[in-house]
Amino acid sequence: MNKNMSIIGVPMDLGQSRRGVDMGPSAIRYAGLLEKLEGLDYNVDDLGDVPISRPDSRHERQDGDLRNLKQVADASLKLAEMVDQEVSDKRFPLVLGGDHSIAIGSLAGISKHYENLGVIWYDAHGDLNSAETSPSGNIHGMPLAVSLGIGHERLTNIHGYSPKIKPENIVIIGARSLDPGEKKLIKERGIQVYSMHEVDRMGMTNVISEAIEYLKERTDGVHLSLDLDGLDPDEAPGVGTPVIGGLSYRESHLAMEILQESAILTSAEFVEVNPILDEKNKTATLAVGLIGSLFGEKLK
Ligand code: 6HN
Ligand code: MN
Ligand code: MN
Ligand code: MN
Repeated sequence: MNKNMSIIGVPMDLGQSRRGVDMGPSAIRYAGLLEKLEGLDYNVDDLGDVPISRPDSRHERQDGDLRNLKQVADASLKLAEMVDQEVSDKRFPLVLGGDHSIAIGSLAGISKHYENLGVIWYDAHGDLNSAETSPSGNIHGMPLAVSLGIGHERLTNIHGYSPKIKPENIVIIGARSLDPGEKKLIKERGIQVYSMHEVDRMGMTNVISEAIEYLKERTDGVHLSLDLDGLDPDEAPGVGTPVIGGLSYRESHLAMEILQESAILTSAEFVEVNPILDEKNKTATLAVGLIGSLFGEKLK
């Protein structure tokens, strides 16, 4: 894996309705991220945080309206430009959230550099909604759809092109809360989903190995977008939309370790850490542990 890494924080909470997830990047840094990566011999450049503009007042949803659309779009473009620069400079971008709407900007910046960018979406949710299908109006439930070119043009066209990814280059792992419109899209577009059912039946070793083989054949780069709510709320209590019955601590470390061995990843992001909802920074500490496994920390 690329030993030159750039960290970019995105203190964004405007893609959803619970305060505190904007403090995620600080909590992850505080939990020892830099020390962990430097201990694994990475040359780490922490670029700090993307500036986020504040809305005048908390924006309430109106008919078909997306909450904080302008602010999310502005931040996404800034993030896209930063990530784009790091990929151009041959550095591995590691993006810290912030709510999952930040994936719109990450993918916009990264995908320019690949013909067929693969995406592993590790999440309890599909994040495949649009204004028409969303139960909440929250943009953090939409980034994967936006990246497929589905949704508000201000979001789909970020960084001047659309779509960012192809449906056949996506693998979702850990899903257990999909809205009706998301299920329909998954069927129509043939998106690969390993829901909790498949994880239970096949085991994580088979799930992640199959996902890696599938992506290896068809992609020229792979982005990992890991939403901490993919894990069980017992392991990751500090998230805004917890869903019972999630991936375990060991399953998740195993997935990271096998991804490390495969060396297919070209970028990654860890999102939805909310220290206000957390228990003694447990979720941020978990994120740093998973990042350690992803980047080569061994048990022996
Ligand atoms: N996340 N499907 C729900 C919605 O409002 O669209 C929940 C989305 C959660 C998004 O956790 O990144
Ligand atoms: Mn460029
Ligand atoms: Mn998500
Ligand atoms: Mn989620």
